[in-house]
Amino acid sequence: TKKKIGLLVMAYGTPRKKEEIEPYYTHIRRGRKPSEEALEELTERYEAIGGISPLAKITEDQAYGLQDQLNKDFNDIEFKSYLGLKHIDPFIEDAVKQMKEDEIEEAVSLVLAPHFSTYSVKSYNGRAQAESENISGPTIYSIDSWYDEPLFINYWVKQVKNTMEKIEDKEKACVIFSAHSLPEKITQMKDPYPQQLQETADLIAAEAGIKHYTIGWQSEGNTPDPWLGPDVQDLTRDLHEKHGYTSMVYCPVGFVADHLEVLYDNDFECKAVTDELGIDYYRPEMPNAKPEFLECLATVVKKKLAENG
Ligand code: FEC
Repeated sequence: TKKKIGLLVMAYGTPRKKEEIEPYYTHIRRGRKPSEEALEELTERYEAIGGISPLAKITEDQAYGLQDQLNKDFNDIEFKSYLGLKHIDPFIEDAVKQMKEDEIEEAVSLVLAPHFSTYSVKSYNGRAQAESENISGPTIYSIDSWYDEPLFINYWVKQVKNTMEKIEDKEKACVIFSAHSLPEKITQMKDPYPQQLQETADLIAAEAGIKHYTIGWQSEGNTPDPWLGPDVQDLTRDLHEKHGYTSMVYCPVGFVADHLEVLYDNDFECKAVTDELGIDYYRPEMPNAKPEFLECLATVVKKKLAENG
């Protein structure tokens, strides 16, 4: 019989229907219910992107597409994906329990976010490991980051090049590579997150031959503490003012799917700024469950397996 390996595919999660917005938001806020006003504001953002986020379906397609890709690549192993979400069911802990029930002894965990941060990837992998210890579950080999995986870089190189072809005055075009902002205090903790985003940007720009580019942060939370900046909207104004760029290309490389933070924060909020400045807005396509991205994820998992014999 074939050896069985679990794939614990972890992602942020999203409400699947309107009634789930409140419990989801409460979970993000670590159990504190949002005010009526805040809830209304979030609901309106979901309405602006069509009522609900396409993220739930995309995450599933990524998880099961990865499983199918690996099963095609290996004859002697059977891979089985388990979806574990951060802020809605099935939670990370549910997935670990299910693996144990299915008698999975070894698993690889992968977060559907390329860059490592104590606030993001570390908390996903920490929850998975803690649950497994609690229930004497499977041994989990956790992937910390994959922002420099050549197939990931290639994906964006191709996207950026395609986009640049549509721009006539390339001298006046600037690419903004962005990720989700995090509280600024991560820099005191020597968190590698900002450096990893910079490296992603440098690698993509070098290969795609991009002259003008920079990194920025987006989607910062609604809390009193300072967040990593510059925010992509402020950055858009500054870059236009200082350099007179007439085309802005937004590459939210810290995310891997079409969801609220891209469809609203980029396509609506950044677009509003470029409209106001009278300049052109471009946002290349997200990886979603495109075959070349599933191949990228499969390669990342294979490398982890090779490390662990
Ligand atoms: O439903 C969707 O389509 C969008 C889902 C979604 C993704 C996502 C990714 C990341 N977040 C990260 C950190 C934070 C921190 C806070 C925070 C708040 C929110 C809220 C919503 C939300 N996030 Fe999120 N995030 C998504 C959705 N996020 C909704 C609450 C309303 C708001 O503040 O806008 C602040 C928490 C607090 O209040 O204390 C911090 C990070 C990522 C990227 C990595 C990952 O995917 O895990 C980091 C997708």
